[in-house]
Amino acid sequence: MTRPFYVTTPIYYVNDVPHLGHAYTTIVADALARFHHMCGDDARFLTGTDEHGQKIVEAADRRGLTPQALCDEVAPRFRQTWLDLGMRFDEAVAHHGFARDFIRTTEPRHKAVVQALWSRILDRNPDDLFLASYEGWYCVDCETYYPESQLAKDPAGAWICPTHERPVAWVTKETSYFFRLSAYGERLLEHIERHPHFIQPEQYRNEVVSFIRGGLKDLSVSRTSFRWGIPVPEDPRHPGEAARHVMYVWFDALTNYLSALGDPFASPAPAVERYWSSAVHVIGKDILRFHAVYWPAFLLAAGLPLPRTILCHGWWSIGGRKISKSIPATRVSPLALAADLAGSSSVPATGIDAVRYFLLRETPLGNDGDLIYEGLIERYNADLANDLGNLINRSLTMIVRFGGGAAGARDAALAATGPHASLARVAVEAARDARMALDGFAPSRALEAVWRLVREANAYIAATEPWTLAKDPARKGELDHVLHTLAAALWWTRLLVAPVLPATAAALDGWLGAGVAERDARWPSEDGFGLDLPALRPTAATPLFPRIDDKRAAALLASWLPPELVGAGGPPVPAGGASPAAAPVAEAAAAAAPLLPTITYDDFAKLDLRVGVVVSARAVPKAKKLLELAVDLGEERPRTIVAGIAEHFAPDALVGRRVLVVANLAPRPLRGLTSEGMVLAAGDDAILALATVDAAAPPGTRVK
Ligand code: ME8
Repeated sequence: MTRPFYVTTPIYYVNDVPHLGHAYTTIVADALARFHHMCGDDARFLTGTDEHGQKIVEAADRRGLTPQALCDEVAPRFRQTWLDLGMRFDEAVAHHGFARDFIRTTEPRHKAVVQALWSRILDRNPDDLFLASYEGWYCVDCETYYPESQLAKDPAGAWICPTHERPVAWVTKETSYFFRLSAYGERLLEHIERHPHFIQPEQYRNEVVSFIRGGLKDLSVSRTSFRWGIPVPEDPRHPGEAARHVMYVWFDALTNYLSALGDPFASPAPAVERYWSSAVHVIGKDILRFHAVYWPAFLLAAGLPLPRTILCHGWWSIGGRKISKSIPATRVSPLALAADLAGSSSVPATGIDAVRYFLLRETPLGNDGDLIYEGLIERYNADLANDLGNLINRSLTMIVRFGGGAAGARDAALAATGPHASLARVAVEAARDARMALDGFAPSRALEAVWRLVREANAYIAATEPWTLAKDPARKGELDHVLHTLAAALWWTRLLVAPVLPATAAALDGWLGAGVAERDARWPSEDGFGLDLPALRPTAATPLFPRIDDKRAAALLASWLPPELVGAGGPPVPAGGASPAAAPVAEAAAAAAPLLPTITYDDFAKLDLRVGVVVSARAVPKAKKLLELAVDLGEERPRTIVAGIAEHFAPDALVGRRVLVVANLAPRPLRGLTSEGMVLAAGDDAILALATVDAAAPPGTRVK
């Protein structure tokens, strides 16, 4: 019986369109599923969309849509993106050889299981779900309450969410159902202790352990302030009460991992029994607590087994700036980036492979990654165009030219000598190391190992010089062996790159004439190098990863506007408002913030707005967001103004700039300084542009 391997991605909120960050998680999960399938495991892949909750209600309101209409519009875009990235759903088994599912939390199959889970928790221990009231700071982006100890303050003194860096809202006392999370700390710690693979990599395990040791608070798990959620089942203890509540979106969302397998309480529950305990949840570090604390606690309360592993990765940023809805240049579309990279490739889908390769190779899983466009082009040229592309081209050209359409013939005696033996040794090590790395969730190490084979095979061509052998009929046997060994190296390369570079593997299949369907390709067995070649009918390759020369690199870099140029003195925005950050930027889901209540002119007149000129600017020690500005307002001495703009502007770029200042704001102590006013800027959590005047009005000029 094959081993099950069930891998999941987070289900993504439909208030955003898919960007490179979402693509990263999904590609990691996809590569793991492909790898396990190739190893003969019974793989299963799940992704989907998270469609309930306050955040979706607000996003729908902003667009003037019903929540359902918003979900129906955005969910297919996620599905289509994964399809465009090579992940089929409907015909998955026929194509990939293993099942892939896409779940939406508005589907009846999901809702029924969420309600069953709730009821089971209540049945097992009524104390675990109880009514109480709560008030506190809420971040709608996280869909979670925060104690003040976990919040930060912005320069204006407002509490902000540590993950989204946006103001949190005070939710006044509301009665809701609570889950008795506080009762599960010890059992969670025990599970983590006994299962070292439960939270990976190690750094995240430690983070969760200290969070639990800090004491768990009971968790509010229902809402009465809106209706867009799964109804709480009738509660015999409080007749009529449950009807007022919908479930907290995280209770609902986390359950997708089970509901996609069917009802865990049904008997029999074949898919649950088969796959559940092999589950690996791939997630970003922003949602670690929900997966490593809340979710296992709900499962324990329901008497269900826990998933095998929570695999947590870091955050991708672009040019040092976090991918954020409000900085359009960071919201790179994986598909547009792939199309740009593919350029004139004979196989456009290899642009997607290039993106997959970069994301998985560049940063060890678990660490944060920064996409620097110059680095992307460098890696593309070195690893894909040069190492891999050349190997494929040169080998196939020589096999076709010197082998007359056949893939040579192995000479067992020769195979044990010199460069032939060392290539075989490196190949075997590459297959073994890559397998171990992928088994241990380290795709970047796996790719490093595979590239040792690719480079060794290139060195083999240089060492054996097939073109010299071809000139000497007496060395025909040696030539045949070299061609056979090159075919063997290509075949293994095709197999070892397949989890990460599926389009490349498919192209190689075609050129080698291997006739092996994707679903049938298996990870090589380590003693098989040179012995496991299927019948081949090689043909010459066409360019797969065309080199990006300096001219094209310059054009790409210009179109991929680096985020540091957006706003702060960057190129002007062309008339019509289109951002100069063209491809590969996803269209922004531009959502204007709702207007504040109307004020009178007298209210406005209380503001004393002045033109100021920045005289000096410097970073505030130990406050990565803050700059200390000296701003000339035409007074005796410049004002000190502490502004939360350090992540958007280099201090030097500000000196000499005209800014607008709220000059009569009460002075505020901040980080040992006193801020004597506020600089105006346009933007949301991420400030894109400082407000200014369009002529050289002298410092101190009143703005009305
Ligand atoms: O949190 N770098 O959905 P979400 C790396 N619906 N990964 C990133 C990223 C970045 N810059 N940006 C996003 C939710 N991600 C919930 C999940 S699961 C039961 C419910 C990835 O749409 C990363 O995996 O906000 C992160 O955890 C996820 O997208 C958040 O997606």
